[in-house]
Amino acid sequence: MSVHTEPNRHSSRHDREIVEARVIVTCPGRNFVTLKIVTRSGIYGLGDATLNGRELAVAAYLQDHVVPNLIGRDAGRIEDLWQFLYRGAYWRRGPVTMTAIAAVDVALWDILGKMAGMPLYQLLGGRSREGALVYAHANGRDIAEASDEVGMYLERGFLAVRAQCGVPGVKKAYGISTPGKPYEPAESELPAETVWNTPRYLETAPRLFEQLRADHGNAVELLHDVHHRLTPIEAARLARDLEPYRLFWLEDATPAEHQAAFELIRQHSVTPLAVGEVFNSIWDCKHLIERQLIDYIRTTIVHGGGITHIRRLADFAGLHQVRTGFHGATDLSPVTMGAALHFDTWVPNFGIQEYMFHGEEILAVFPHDYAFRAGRLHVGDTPGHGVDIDEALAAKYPYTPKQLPVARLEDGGMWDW
Ligand code: KDG
Ligand code: MG
Repeated sequence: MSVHTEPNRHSSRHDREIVEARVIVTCPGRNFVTLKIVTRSGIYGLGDATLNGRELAVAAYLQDHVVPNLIGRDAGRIEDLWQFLYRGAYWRRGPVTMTAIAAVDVALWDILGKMAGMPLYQLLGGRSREGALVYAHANGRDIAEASDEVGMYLERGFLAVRAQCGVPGVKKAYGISTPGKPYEPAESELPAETVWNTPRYLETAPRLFEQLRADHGNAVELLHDVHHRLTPIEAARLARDLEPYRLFWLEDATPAEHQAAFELIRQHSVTPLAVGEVFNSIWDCKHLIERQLIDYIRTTIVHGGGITHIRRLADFAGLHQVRTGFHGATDLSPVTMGAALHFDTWVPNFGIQEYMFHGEEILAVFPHDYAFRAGRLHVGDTPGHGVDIDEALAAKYPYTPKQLPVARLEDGGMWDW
């Protein structure tokens, strides 16, 4: 990738003054919102501000309420700006606010790295590992197809794979791609309505993992996402039924607004649990972590207030032997992937990183220096987080409204998607 700035080791308050902040919305196959903060020195930083299906809410929050507060401020005062945007809004937390704060925070860390001439992982405290273990997504309309996909990822060098398969009697189960296309849930302008069947799913999921172990042995790490579909007692039953197949984790087994609900799952099973891609703050998982009700925390940089807040969350998790397992679906832009990988390279209590690949058009809009080798993603040594944006190319892809699906039960009642 082209390095767009010369490191400036002697930046002054004058050099660091924020002179411009632009919100860039682009849709190279899917929508992304990016914040670009420019300093008087010409050095700029990028932060991802994408909230799937609610992109323009964050863009407006940034444009109308955050950008006017940035101009003239010192880009080096990362902590103070974080506190200003969090406490100063009066209305704390929530996905829109915390995604907007994250975009500013990541852009400022990017600027700091460029000014110091250092990659982000170095600013955080340096390398703890050579590369970040990642998991890919295998899915299939049935068990056999999902197993073939797992095999394909193993051939490509993956050491960990998430597996989802179709559920008999369920027309569009979570995680299953339209044939010939990579999986992308936000497919239509208004939410697609899907119908869910818990008993059929509870029969199918253990059979999937029984087959995967039979076909691929025990060396591969296997993961599964329930995507909030079960009640706590149903989740406990599934976690128990999956024990023989030794999952790396079972994700979002039940909605976690009520954190104590996970106590029931823990009472019945030793299957490791992951949760938190929809969380925005340490307060969303305080009980889950303190009571050791989970093993992996999935809240990542873009939806959790940026590096400044996620670093606190990860330290708190580390005290309770909970490891990180950052969300990394395609709706998180390469800017988040770059920042997350630097974090993963440093964080002592790293577990795993989700890696759902972006298409070629997206990668062309966001030149980056991370690369996959032998089951792990490796960051480069470009100063900052190592991800840029080609604004001219981004401008060729106008925003296209797309929302996530919803789920109903067979009687028409709303369920969790
Ligand atoms: O925007 C929602 C997606 O990121 C989510 O459905 C993907 O659950 C997901 C995962 O684990 O990647
Ligand atoms: Mg998930």
